[in-house]
Amino acid sequence: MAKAEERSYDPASQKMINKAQDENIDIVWDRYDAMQPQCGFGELGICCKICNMGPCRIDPFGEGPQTGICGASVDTIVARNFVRMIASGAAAHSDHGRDIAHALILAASGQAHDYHLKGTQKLKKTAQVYGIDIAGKDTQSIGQELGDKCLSEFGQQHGELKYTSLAPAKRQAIWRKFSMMPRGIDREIVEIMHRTHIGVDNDYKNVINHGLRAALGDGWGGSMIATELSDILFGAPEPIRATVNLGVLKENQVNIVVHGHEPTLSDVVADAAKDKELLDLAKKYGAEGINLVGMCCTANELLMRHGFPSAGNFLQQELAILTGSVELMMVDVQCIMPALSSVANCFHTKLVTTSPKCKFPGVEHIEFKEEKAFQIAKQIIRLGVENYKNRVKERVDIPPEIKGLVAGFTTENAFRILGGKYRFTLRPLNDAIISGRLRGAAGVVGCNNPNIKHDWAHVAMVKELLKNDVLVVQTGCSAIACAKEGLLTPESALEYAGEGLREICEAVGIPPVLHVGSCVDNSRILLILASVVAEGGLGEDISDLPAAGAAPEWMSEKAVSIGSYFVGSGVYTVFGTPLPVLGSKKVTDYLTGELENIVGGKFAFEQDPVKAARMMIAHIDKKRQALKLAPLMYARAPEAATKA
Ligand code: SF4
Ligand code: MSK
Repeated sequence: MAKAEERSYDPASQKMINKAQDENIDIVWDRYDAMQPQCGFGELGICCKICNMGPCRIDPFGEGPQTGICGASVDTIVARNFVRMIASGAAAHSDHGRDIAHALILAASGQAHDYHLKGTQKLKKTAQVYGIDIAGKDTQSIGQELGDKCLSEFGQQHGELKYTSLAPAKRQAIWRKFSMMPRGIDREIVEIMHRTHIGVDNDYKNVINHGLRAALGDGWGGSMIATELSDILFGAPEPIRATVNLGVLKENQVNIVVHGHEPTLSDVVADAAKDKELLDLAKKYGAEGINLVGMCCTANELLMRHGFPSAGNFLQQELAILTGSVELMMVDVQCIMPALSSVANCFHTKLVTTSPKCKFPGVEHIEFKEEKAFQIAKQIIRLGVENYKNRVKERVDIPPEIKGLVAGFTTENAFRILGGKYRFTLRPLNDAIISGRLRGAAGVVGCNNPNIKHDWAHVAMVKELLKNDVLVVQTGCSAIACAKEGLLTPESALEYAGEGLREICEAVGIPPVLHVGSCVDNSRILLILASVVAEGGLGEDISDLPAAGAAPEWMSEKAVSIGSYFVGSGVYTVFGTPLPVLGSKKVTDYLTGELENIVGGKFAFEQDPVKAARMMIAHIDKKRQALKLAPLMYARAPEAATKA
């Protein structure tokens, strides 16, 4: 059995992994080990069960069948499987966006009294993007009109998604030229399913190009709507200090963990946890208070807007329960392991599902409704408070690890922070890159995966980038991983940043790693890139920028959609473990090579995070050269920079 130190880089997680072993409780790493060896056909993407003539599988050694029963080539099969991952990822993100648009409409029309449109500035800005005449209209009616317009983009059949108009003109022209401009969010996802049905599209390039179109409909559509409308509904984040890791759980308080993705319920739960009646009840049961903490991307939503602590990232969801200190874990959608119910059964922890889209057999379901949000939030917290009496004190084991961080960065506040109160601009950022003080920027995002040591790849990659004067922007579980290492504090620049990056962090007072939110908030990175282009001096398109992206520990289909919309937006994007496409040389070559000639971005696969960081740095340097930028002020060639 692998040692805890081999499974996770994080000491708090190691302690809980050991506890699971001691108590004979199966957790994700045990299930991963039991699954070995994993299916090679699946890994290569060469099995197909799209129709009932199959399942079919291609013999990777060239001795057995080389086509499916219908005659589909390995390239078709691999491409179809790949874009179906995009369809699912884009659907998940975009459905999240749809729910937020729906919540905005309910709030603006007075049907959901517990929500108020807090981000009025962004409301006006977004109304402009959607061509809404705001003259003489109040906040509520603008919000309602905007919500309706956004919602209509899901089923839109023709035209272009409004947010794509914020991409550089050159980028929009590329999308139009190659039929990649998303017409409607749902439409492109449905079309993936149609094209990949038996006997439809079997030109792998055509299949993949449409996959990118659907992914762009996610990044510049569904996800962007989720992010921007959340800012309108719940308020735009501002830099905020918080804490992270299992040590945020409290020994003498009722611990409530909110886990999943959507902020609609968790935002109200944040208020309900301060309710006097519930606090009094907690005291009655002998607890000193109610401690609300987040997990995964719900954590990021609460962290960004309220500074609530994050108990950890994807691979820590079972570990939080293993502390024996969690009274209640409420979940909404996405990245919630089905195993949670069996781990919760080993402790007093109550698991509560809240979304009609995500139920667990035998688990209490309290359905969330925007119209009664606060009431439902209180009902759920009350269950947690009442469960405090069932806590077995002898089984409580909270690791002491806890770190401070600064989160809450957005496209908008980046302008203000960098430009100052009187100069709302990204100019200092562009100038720093142009002058060579800063080498470039990188987005490091994505999940955890037991196929690589938990958190290690995120941390190792980000440290390598910082050392080489690359400013890092993060979201999702990746941000939490680096926060646990202390990289999301301004002070960390002194220890980890190269000289140029350190000077900038010191001058502006920002961390060298900027946390911009949850998975859907990767759309913030798209808008930051578009804004940097618009600021001038660094080319005419996102693909001209000295920038790169990575998902070193990815696991979800959402990560595939995110990677694809970054590539489709012109970004060189490195995945840790490869996409399941290696079974087709042509598809692999297309995604990691030829695609660059079309969209300016491409995928690369590299499991060694330091090597991957150096590939990103080599790409950044290549772009600097193409732009004829000044030599780096504090030139440091990453040892044996790998060719991008
Ligand atoms: Fe086999 Fe073709 Fe059916 Fe896929 S679509 S299962 S390759 S026959
Ligand atoms: S939660 S998609 S494990 S980042 Fe957004 Fe984390 Fe990946 Fe889920």
